[in-house]
Amino acid sequence: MSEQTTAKPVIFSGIQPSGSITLGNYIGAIRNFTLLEKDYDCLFCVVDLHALTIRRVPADLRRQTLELAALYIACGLDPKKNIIFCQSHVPEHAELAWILNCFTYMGELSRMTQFKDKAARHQENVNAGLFTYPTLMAADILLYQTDLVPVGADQKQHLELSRDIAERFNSLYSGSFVVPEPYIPKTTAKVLSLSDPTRKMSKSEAEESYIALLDSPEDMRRKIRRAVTDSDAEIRYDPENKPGVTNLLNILSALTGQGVDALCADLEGQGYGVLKERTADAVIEHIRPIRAEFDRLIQDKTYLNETLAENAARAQAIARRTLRKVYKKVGLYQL
Ligand code: ATP
Ligand code: LTN
Repeated sequence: MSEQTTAKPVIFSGIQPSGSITLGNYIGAIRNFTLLEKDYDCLFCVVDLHALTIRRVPADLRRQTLELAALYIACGLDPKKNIIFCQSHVPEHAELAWILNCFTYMGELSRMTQFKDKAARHQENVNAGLFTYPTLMAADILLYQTDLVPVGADQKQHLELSRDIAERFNSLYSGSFVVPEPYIPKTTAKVLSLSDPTRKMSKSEAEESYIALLDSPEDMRRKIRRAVTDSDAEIRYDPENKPGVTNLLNILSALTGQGVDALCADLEGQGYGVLKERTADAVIEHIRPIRAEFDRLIQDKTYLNETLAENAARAQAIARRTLRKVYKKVGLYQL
């Protein structure tokens, strides 16, 4: 990415190191990122400050932060072509978030469904960070004059708020921010929970409900064998009535590139056991090289640290420019 002479549109996306990265994160997010690096200037961030909104064991957060950075690279994202970095290594994120907090209304933040959900699930810890999570996300995006933000449907509301904040700020102080658009890649798939296929697969849910990219092949196979399906035995694509079977077909299709119709024709007359074995084989084979690369990278902490430091410096050079402009526009006295 050539920070000085960039002409390509800018993409920013982030994933929280809030657990072990799942097959859902991979199919729905990371894998699509690898298709973007040619046509866009991309920043992929490990949003560790966001992960603090839920109580974490410090050692787990530290480990999962480095693991997520290594996984981005192991999944094929080149840290020379993209900027892969940790949010807390670029303090401008927290600095701009403060400013944006002063331009965001309590009412807007109260309407965020993620806040309402998480506040209900963590009643013992409804902290102010959970409430202002979306302004930090807006800061992440606006600092880099981002054009497009690849997100899943669950993040659309947050992105709408980022746009509203950017427009409000621009109307007071013109030309401050590019107003970002959501970007839903064509291949977006929503991978569902293995134990409750009416919900999305999520890394902060029970372990049996998701496949982690770092699960052993045996664990992957065991979890897929136990995946909830239904009581008739027909392999048919039917999201309404057969969400479990449909989910397995979607996973198999996403990883093999075969359409679901072809898969259904192929598996006609077979039992769910065969579908599950085929899905397990596909997942294990697809993840195997990523896992091997991850295992190699995670041993090489020197390389990872150097890469993260270099990439944070590249990100900071861009972030600093925006923050200086904003400080000046709002009237902070600059030396
Ligand atoms: P958490 O459980 O901590 O809320 P999560 O597993 O839902 O986390 P995020 O860190 O919120 O994951 O999301 C990272 C990216 O992965 C987002 O772009 C999101 O849309 C995508 N993603 C998450 N879960 C899925 C899923 N089940 N299917 C497809 N995409 C997903
Ligand atoms: N809120 C997002 C993670 C996230 C993000 C971002 C995504 C934080 N900052 C900026 C896109 C752009 C999530 O929970 N998936």
